[in-house]
Amino acid sequence: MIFGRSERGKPPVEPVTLKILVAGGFGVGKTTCVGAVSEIKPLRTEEVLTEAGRPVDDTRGVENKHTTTVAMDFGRITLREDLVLYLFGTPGQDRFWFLWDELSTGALGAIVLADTRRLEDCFAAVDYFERRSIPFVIGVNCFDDAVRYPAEDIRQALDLDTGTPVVLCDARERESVKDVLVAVVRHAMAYAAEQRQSITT
Ligand SMILES: Nc1nc2c(ncn2[C@@H]2O[C@H](COP(=O)(O)OP(=O)(O)O)[C@@H](O)[C@H]2O)c(=O)[nH]1
Ligand SMILES: [Mg+2]
Repeated sequence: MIFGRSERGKPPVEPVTLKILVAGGFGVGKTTCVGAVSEIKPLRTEEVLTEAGRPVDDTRGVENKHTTTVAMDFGRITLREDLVLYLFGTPGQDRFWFLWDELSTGALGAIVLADTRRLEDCFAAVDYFERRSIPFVIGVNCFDDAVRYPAEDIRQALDLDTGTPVVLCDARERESVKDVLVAVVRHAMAYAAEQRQSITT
């Protein structure tokens, strides 16, 4: 026995591990989404919103929110026996942008969560991933009191490439978030295949 592995019989499956980022504006549901799918207790770094942060933290529409993620959310989900995703929720506020470059290193793709009541809050994240050619999907977190728009309208409003998937979801529901994750993995795989194609031809 070396490192607990049996020397006879089937070797254990070494899962492929992929890193996925979860981005989007403040209060859009990033922490909720990582928590909904994670098999491990999500590591959160929440901080009580301070009086000092009030002029810079835009809490309009999220007045009930008293904590904010300062560093990141971290979670894990096994999509298949041989495919494990590590999720990293990016910090929501502009003043934590400097952490993004570190987080995005080696990422397969990203979910940009959007709230149709404050769609402009996700512009920065969309811009960030487009500039760095990191494949992403838009997860429209359908809050109960938000108007439902067709995915195509949201694509137009965000001026997305036709290939960028827009998936409606509920960040509180495990199965719903899983669908978004599957969409990111598929989209990133297709993107990687396309890149290989353009190199060899
Ligand atoms: N109604 C509803 N509330 C949600 C949903 N997702 C998140 N919330 C709530 O919205 C607030 C902000 O979510 P949070 O995950 O902390 O946002 P973050 O700043 O992006 O991490 C929390 O109070 C959540 O419980 C959703 O899909 N529907
Ligand atoms: Mg959060």
